[in-house]
Parts: sequence; structure tokens; C-alpha cells
Amino acid sequence: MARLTIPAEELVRSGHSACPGCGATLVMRYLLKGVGNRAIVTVPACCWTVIGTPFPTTALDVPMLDCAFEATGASISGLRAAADQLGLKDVTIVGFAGDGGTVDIGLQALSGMLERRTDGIYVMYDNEAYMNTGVQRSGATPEGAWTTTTPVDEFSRGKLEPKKDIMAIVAAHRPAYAATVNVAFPEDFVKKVQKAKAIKGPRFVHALAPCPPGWRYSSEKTIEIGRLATDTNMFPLYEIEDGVYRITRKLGVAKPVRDYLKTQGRFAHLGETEVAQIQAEVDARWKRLLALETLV
Ligand SMILES: Cc1ncc(C[n+]2csc(CCOP(=O)(O)OP(=O)(O)O)c2C)c(N)n1
Ligand code: SF4
Repeated sequence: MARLTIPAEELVRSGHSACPGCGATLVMRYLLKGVGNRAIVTVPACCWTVIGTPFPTTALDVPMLDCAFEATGASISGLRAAADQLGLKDVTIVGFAGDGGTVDIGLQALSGMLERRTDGIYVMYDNEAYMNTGVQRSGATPEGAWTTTTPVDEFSRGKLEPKKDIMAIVAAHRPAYAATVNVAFPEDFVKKVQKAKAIKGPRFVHALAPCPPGWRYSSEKTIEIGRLATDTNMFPLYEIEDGVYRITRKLGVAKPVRDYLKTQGRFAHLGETEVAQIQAEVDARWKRLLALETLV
């Protein structure tokens, strides 16, 4: 019989209201498998408030606090202080926010939490747009992607600006631990969360969360597309521990980014020149990451 490498306990219940194939739901599932049931999760306005709390029920078997859109980092610090006052030392405080709520509106609160050295884990699930309000571009939307605010028509070719590098912003705060994870690699995901749990201080997890309606693909393809994101180096897997970088999935030869882009309707308009530009940027970012790994 195959040996289970990730905990069997489920802390996300069935009957939630996510779309079929939702990567963000898998992020919460694997996160809680790694953290365990002594956790309090604070969630700002995003898809997950809708997924997790169809009134009068909850999809989580741990307490969940609904905070304001911009406040996740502050909410983590407040919950940690309250838990400490109550002597709840074994409780892990987790913030769980979307990319819009993190790289844009919540950036100041995240920076404050990291700078205060709050003992908590901030998880950003990255579906690369403001999905809950109808697929508007966020700072984390990749270059070239169609969204409702970066349309594809005679005047526009999708998003013009590159994806904001949240890991670099977080790394500049010298967190105790930071890691990228991907729902297509659950063992790596849960292992990193377990590691984060065991470390004290501010920790950050950047989780890729494919989104069928927002990325315009059929819902059964979530894992296949997630794998391609990492295997083309679009979304590399690595961790930063005390400032030291370690790449956790390195390929001999990465697949071409074209293989990833062609799986999703949001990139369907891109021509050969635009794909080549994206490939060049991915190659440059990968080279930089390899260089960072050699710095100690
Ligand atoms: C201050 C404020 N502005 C706008 C909103 C409306 N709003 C609710 S959810 C949301 C989108 C959230 O996007 P993201 O953080 O990327 O999470 P996702 O919806 O993609 O899961 C917005 C704009 C709000 N709740 N509060
Ligand atoms: S819109 Fe995307 S992130 Fe939101 S529930 Fe649906 S699949 Fe999940």
C-alpha cells in the first residue's frame, strides 16, 4: 500500500461554494493539513470569504475571522497579541489573503506585520487577479494576460506591466521564512507549511492558485496547468530561510513557456513575438534566482 506523505486529516469540509477546480480551495486544504487544527485563520474580502462562509455554515474546522480587505497583516498581529494575552501559546495565527488583497491594497499591513516581527504565517493565494469581483487585473497579474480591466481589442493586448515580485518585497523585510508553493505539488506544499509552522517569527507563503473561470480553462485542468507553471519556470518553487535561498524543484531543461500559455484563454491572443518576450523575461528571472541561491 502506498505510504501517505501528507496528513489525512481534512480541515476543509465539503459543501463549500467554490467553483469546480478552484485552486484557492486546494491552497486552504493543504495549508491546514500542514498547520493542523490549533490554528486561527484571518481572511479579508476575497473569493475565500465566499467559499468558506455560505451563511449560516462554515467550511472550516478551525476558527475563521473575517477582516477588512486591506487589513490581513494587522489582523495577524492583533490575533497574535490576543492569543498571547490569553496564554494560547500553541495556536498558530494564519492570514489568508488573495493576491489583490496582498500585493496591492494589503501591502502596507503585510509590511507592518513583517517589520514588527509578528509570530504568524501570512499566506497569499495567487489566482493572479481580483477574481471575487469579476476578474480585474491586480499587481500580480502576469504580463500579457487578458482581464476585464486589461481587455484584448483593437486598442489593448492585455496587461502591459510585469507581475509584481512579492517574494522580493517580502525578502527585503528579512522574514524568518518565506516560500513559494503550488497546489500541483502537494508534498512540497505541506512540507514547507510544516517547516514554517515550526519556525518562530514572521513567515510568508506565496501559493499559486489556478482559477478556471479567471484564467479561462476547463475545470479539470487545474493540476496540469499548475504543474506547467512550475515546469516552465513561470512559477519556480523555492524557499528563503534566514536570507538563504534554496530552489526546491530544479529541472534539467525547463519546458517552453508557450506550453503553459497555450493552455489558457487569457493568453490566447498572444503572438509569437509576445511569447518570445515572455520567455526572455522568465529566463532572466530564473537566472537571477539561480544567482540568489548561490549567495549565503
Ligand atoms: C476597501 C475595499 N475595496 C473593495 C472591496 C471589494 N472587493 C471584495 S473582494 C475583492 C477582490 C479581491 O481580490 P483578491 O484579493 O485578489 O482575491 P480573490 O477575489 O481573487 O480571491 C474586492 C475588490 C472591498 N471589500 N473592500
Ligand atoms: S473565481 Fe477562481 S478563485 Fe474564485 S472560487 Fe472560482 S475558481 Fe476559486
